[in-house]
Parts: sequence; structure tokens; C-alpha cells
Amino acid sequence: MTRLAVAPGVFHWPGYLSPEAQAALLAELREVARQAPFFSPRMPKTGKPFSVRMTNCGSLGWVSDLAGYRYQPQHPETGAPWPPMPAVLQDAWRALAGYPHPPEACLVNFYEASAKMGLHQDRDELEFDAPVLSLSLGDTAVFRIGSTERGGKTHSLKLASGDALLFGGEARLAYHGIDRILAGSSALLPQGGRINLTLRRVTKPRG
Ligand code: MD6
Ligand code: FE
Repeated sequence: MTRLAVAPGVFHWPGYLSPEAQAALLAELREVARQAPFFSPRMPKTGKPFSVRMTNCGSLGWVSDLAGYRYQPQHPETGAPWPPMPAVLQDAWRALAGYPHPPEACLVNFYEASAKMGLHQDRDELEFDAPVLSLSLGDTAVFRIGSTERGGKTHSLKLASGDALLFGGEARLAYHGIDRILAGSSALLPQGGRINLTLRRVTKPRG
């Protein structure tokens, strides 16, 4: 398995999941989405909807609404607990994260062809010693990474179906986002689009 060092603290494994593993994970995510339907998060303060739709699995899920960004144990619309994290995701974390405690949240982002994600930092977790692990399914995305300062130099990288990306160490708080989706680049999702999963440790482990 090839691991590319993208920047200090950022590693990329192209094709980490085989085509068969991608199809199996997609089937598990359909079950997650049946129990925890995709919702449209809104920007704090303005209430403007994101172009990406989201759901979560694991003991905590990331949500955003007028009140702000946060992790919570229930779906914001159904009030139900998030479904469990599929074992293949826990296995990927154990294999790649280099962090001795399990992930608590897996944010599932769905991008249709026109969706984007503006440059942001992932900073709603309490534990920054843990990396964030991302897995991509479906159409390729143009991912942009910068430094920990807004307005710093950035470079871009394509994330294809099955790719894993780890963000940790000095890059844990680097700005990053999705510039665009390359429609038609994958046949995994019958209707096209992209799913990105980000696995996170949210709380500080005890002891
Ligand atoms: C995406 N990813 O790939 C958005 N965050 O759709 C993220 O925002 C992200 O890929 C933290 C670490 C890795 C990521
Ligand atoms: Fe992020």
C-alpha cells in the first residue's frame, strides 16, 4: 500500500479501499442513512444552508445550525442516537490513525456535483492530539490544503474513490476545503456525487 507524504502531518493512501470494499461500505452507509437521514446543516448566525448534506455514525455526531457548530449524541431532526460506526471504519482508524483510542464520530458528507466546502479548520473537538481520518467514495474531489493561518499558501490534491487521507500533527489545525467535484469520474454512486467520511476522536480520553 502506497502512502504519500503530502505535507508535514498529512498522509494520502490512494486506493486504500478496494472496489469491493468501497461497494460494501456504501451498502453500510445506506443503512446508516436509513436510520439517520441526511440533513442540511446551516451556517451559524446567517442560517445559510451548506451545499453539502450530512449525517453521522458513532457515539457523537457533528451538527451545525443557528446556535453554532457542535458534537451531540442525537440526530438534530429525529432526536435518535446516531447509528453505530461500521467495523470497516474502526479498522481503518486502527490501521492508519496511529492513535491509541477509538474514534467517536464519523461525519458523512454527501456532495452533489455542484457542492463545495469552503476553507475551514476542524476545531470543534476537545482532543487535538488525535488526527482526523478521511475516506472518499464516488466522484473525485479537488481538495485544497493550506497552513494553520488563514490566507497562507495552499496546494491542491485530488481525492478519488477509496482514497484515505490523514490529517494530524502540525497539520491538525490546517485550513482545508473542497474546491470542486469532478462529475462523472466514478461509477460507484449510481446517481453520481461524492461521499466523504471523516473519523474523529472528540473527547479527551481519561487516564
Ligand atoms: C471532504 N474533508 O473531504 C472534506 N477535514 O469532503 C474535510 O473537511 C476534512 O478531509 C479534516 C480532515 C480531513 C478532511
Ligand atoms: Fe474538515
